[in-house]
Amino acid sequence: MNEPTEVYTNCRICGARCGLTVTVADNRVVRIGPDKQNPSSWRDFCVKGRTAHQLVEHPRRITSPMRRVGDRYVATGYDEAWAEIGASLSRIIGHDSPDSVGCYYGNPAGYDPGSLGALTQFMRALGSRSVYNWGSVDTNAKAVVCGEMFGITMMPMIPDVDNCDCFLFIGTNPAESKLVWISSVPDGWRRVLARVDDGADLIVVDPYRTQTAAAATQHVAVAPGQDWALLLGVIKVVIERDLHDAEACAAETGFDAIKALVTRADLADLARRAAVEVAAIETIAVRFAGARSAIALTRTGVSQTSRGTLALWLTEVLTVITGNWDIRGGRHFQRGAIKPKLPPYDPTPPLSRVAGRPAIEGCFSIAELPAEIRTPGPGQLRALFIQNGNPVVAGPQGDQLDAALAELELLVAVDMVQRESHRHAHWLIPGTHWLERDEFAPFASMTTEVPFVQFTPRAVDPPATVRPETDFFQGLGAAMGLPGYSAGQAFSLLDASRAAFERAGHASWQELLDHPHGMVVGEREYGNARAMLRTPDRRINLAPPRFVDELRRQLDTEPTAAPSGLTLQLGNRRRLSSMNSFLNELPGPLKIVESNRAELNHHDAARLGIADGDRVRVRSAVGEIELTAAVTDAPRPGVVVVGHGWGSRVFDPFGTGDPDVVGANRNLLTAADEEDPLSLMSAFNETWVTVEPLDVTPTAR
Ligand SMILES: Nc1nc2c(c(=O)[nH]1)N[C@H]1C(S)=C(S)[C@@H](COP(=O)(O)OP(=O)(O)OC[C@H]3O[C@@H](n4cnc5c(=O)[nH]c(N)nc54)[C@H](O)[C@@H]3O)O[C@H]1N2
Ligand SMILES: Nc1nc2c(c(=O)[nH]1)N[C@H]1C(S)=C(S)[C@@H](COP(=O)(O)OP(=O)(O)OC[C@H]3O[C@@H](n4cnc5c(=O)[nH]c(N)nc54)[C@H](O)[C@@H]3O)O[C@H]1N2
Ligand code: SF4
Ligand SMILES: [Mo]
Repeated sequence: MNEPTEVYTNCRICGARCGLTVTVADNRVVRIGPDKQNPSSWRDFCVKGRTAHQLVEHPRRITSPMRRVGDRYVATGYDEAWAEIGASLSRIIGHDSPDSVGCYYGNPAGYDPGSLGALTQFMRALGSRSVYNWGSVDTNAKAVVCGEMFGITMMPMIPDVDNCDCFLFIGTNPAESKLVWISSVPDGWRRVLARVDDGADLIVVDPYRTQTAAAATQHVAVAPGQDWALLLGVIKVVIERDLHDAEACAAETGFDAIKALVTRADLADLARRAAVEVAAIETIAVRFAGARSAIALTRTGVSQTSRGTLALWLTEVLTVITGNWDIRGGRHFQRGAIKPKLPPYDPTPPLSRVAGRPAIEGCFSIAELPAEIRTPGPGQLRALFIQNGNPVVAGPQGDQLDAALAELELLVAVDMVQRESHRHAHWLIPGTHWLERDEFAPFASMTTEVPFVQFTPRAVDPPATVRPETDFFQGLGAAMGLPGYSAGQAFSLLDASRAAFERAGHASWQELLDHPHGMVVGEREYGNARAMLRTPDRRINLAPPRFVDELRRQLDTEPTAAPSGLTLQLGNRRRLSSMNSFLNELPGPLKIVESNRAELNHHDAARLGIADGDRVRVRSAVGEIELTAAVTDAPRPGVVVVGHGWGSRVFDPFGTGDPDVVGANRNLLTAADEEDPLSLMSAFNETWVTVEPLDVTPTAR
């Protein structure tokens, strides 16, 4: 064995981007530890980073392009893949239009700027608008709220935790998922706890008593999907008790409309809808508005509900009217290492072919894929690329999508292993891992607390038969003779990013390389957010008409009653050691397999005749799964919590081995049309279900 060497990089599994020291010998990772010299982030370092190389060394890793022949796969070279995939695509487009070729890209694409850029450039060159991504299960509500209020969909407002006196966390569990999601604060959770030790308030709104809630000064176990009512109540108390910042309100547009809304709403009615005490709402209002500085943070727990957009909007309204927008100790904006040029919000985006629904940030919703594949007519989706993603498991009612994918003329999976969504793939194209890529992503620095940049060299080389995703699309574009592609002439994102960084003038490229642990090239900024606004009057729009109308409609509507026989709502949670659907089968994270359980409150368990450890069936109107029950007092009564991302098979493309599978996929229980009409996001957290001991025959539906 050669002498081990150390490579300094950062982890790209989640937005914490922890600095890593990777010890390598003979092109193999020997050990991964935190890089304690990283000036921005390493303290969040967790088991996922420590075992990151297990995906690189996955026993079922795809190590060359593979073509489906019958029910087997045969390894081929890239030339064959380019020629055959290119010919199929040309034929499909020739019979119809470029829109008949689509793509879905998943969350890890956000950490792989080269391959995401290569895919989107390829789709543009084809002339196809059929682009799908994680937005409808993750970020759409945020994009719509920022678009309507700020005139720009990408507006990370970063929590300034060290200077904050009151935290209001709604639908987020940073103790396990970290303080990430478009904006990230390295080591944020521990720093929040330090503030709480110093007397800051931590108010957590969550139907589940998470680790975050357990550390709270006030935990409010809201009813699923009713955060909007709670938040409107808080705003009502703030305004009616004159606790708002009059100057901050007057600086923006629409405060009168907000006042009219709160006048119309009744506090007791809002509390009833949220299933919380009026006093709890009043306390939140008084503490939040009374604090010297306060942070309100709303995340996926809320965005994945049918009124999530309303709740995200009201969170921003609360922030602005209490004078906490873009201040020290509130949520602030920083421009990153490279001043971003972000496109303004498009109020008239392209509409989807079948349902006629808008694209959000250029992408259509996962829930629309089955109909787009199955409905005949011009533009019918006949070919699909799935890159860095697992939409059958990430999206609602995956069995419908799975059946539709089987009907495609061409399905190309670009991934490291063949998972559930790639089951019907005609081609498997190998992906590369960030441990195998030279990368520099200065644009991402805009989403972190301080502008941190690092050139991250590859720690190991990919297998000799694996080429980067960028090469794959370059070769495919060239084989098809697409505009902008010619053999051997690849666009290099690394070169372009390097040039943009040098133009920004913080440091030379050589200086960057001389800082292998990375550099922080600027301070925390306050007061620069306003310059980003792209609303017509360059003010924040506190009351976008679409939101106001929908809120009025909600106030006039009674909450939907439970369908007969389904008395529980299905919650969701993340665990520190898992990452969506893609690490669960690996030996490192596997140690906590027990996390894929149906967690019930003991009142519900007693009512349903279920004991801790029983095998149970969780059943909704559209599906059922089997799990082991865990009976605790963490979920509020009426909520059963099952984590997402489980039950995704990993196939054996080389032989006939059985697929590996861990746990069950709770998203099979959420119907494709359960969604938020404003953001088109799946309302995973409100699905009505029942839980039955397994020895009971299911009643007719
Ligand atoms: N009920 C419920 N559902 C949810 C959520 C929830 O909270 N509740 N969360 C939603 C959210 S926030 C998200 S982001 C989505 C995630 O949805 P997706 O991004 O579609 O799914 P992942 O499970 O992240 O799958 C990522 C895929 O990328 C592959 N991959 C990983 N690294 C690389 C790489 O470097 N190169 C290549 N080529 N491939 C790679 C993995 O093997 C895996 O197949 O799930 C959503 N679904
Ligand atoms: N360990 C780990 N870390 C991750 C990920 C992971 O899979 N594993 N995924 C990463 C990704 S892609 C993302 S997008 C982020 C997401 O980060 P977060 O948004 O913080 O995600 P969760 O930790 O799932 O927290 C969501 C919380 O919302 C609660 N909740 C459910 N329904 C409701 C509701 O109706 N109202 C309210 N108020 N709360 C509700 C749930 O009980 C849960 O505690 O995490 C990232 N970090
Ligand atoms: S997965 Fe763990 S080690 Fe990797 S960036 Fe996130 S918190 Fe850090
Ligand atoms: Mo996500």
